Amino acid sequence: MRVVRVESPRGGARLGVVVDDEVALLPEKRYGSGRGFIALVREAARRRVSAAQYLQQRISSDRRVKRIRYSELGERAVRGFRLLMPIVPPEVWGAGVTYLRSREAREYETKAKGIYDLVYEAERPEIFFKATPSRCVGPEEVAYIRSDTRWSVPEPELAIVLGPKQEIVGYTIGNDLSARDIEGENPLYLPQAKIYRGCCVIGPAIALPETIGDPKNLRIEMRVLREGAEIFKGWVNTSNLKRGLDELVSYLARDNVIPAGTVLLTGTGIVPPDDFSLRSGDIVEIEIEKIGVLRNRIEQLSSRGKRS
Ligand code: DO4
Ligand code: MG
Repeated sequence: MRVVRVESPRGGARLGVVVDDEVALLPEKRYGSGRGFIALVREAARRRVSAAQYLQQRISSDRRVKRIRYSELGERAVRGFRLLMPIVPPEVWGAGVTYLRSREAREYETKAKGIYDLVYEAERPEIFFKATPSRCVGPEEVAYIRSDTRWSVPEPELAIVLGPKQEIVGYTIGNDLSARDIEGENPLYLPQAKIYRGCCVIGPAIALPETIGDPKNLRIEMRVLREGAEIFKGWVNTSNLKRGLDELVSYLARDNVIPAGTVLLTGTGIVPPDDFSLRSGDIVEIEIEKIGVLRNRIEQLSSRGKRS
């Protein structure tokens, strides 16, 4: 079972439950808000059932539930329905250098040799602040690269949604857009390489833990299209992730204040060749099995923080 948030033609958003190609839209406005998924998780806990059980009951017993087709959303949006970020996370954090491929790429790009080798092997993982709601975009929206970069890449990552007790309540897809030239120049520039307007994409759906099964056995695939042609395609399986997901969450939550709905990106294992950089007009598609396809057009910001 997957959960999406959908804007309806008459305005207003609804939470939808996706089963096969059907989306059952819940009538409650509160579940359609940016944190509606968390309201639903809390309601399920109050009733002492899982979110999946609560949703199943809701969609099978309420006659006000409206049904649309999932294939009519996203890229093929018709009839005015539009996919939104499934949750508007109060905070997004990222884990870094969790795959061997990321370690190699970071060591290649950096002038501070050795630090990424160290963090890959260290007991404490790299965890960094990534985004606030105003810096996040959803499915089919424009995502950005900085104005002052010549080497930027998408980072396709399995993303964890955390509940009120920092428990894992769902999984989605994140794109941790990053400027490799800025990050490589000096590790202290990491916040500038990572955090800017439109730097983080979340969506298209939240898959519930029961649906995901083993989160360390999911295929992640990324495609980049330029002028209609595929210019990059790569894939990885989350079994290559060096860290446990609970391990990452426990380091994030330790001595910290983590609001419910926070999203943690678990790191990238797909890095395009070193001569590759995103350009305005590129389309990035990230697919994670059991979650869906996250698709965005890329634009480069102008130096005033607006798109060029
Ligand atoms: O310090 C670099 C961050 C690396 C990263 O974001 C990743 O491995 O996904
Ligand atoms: Mg990353």
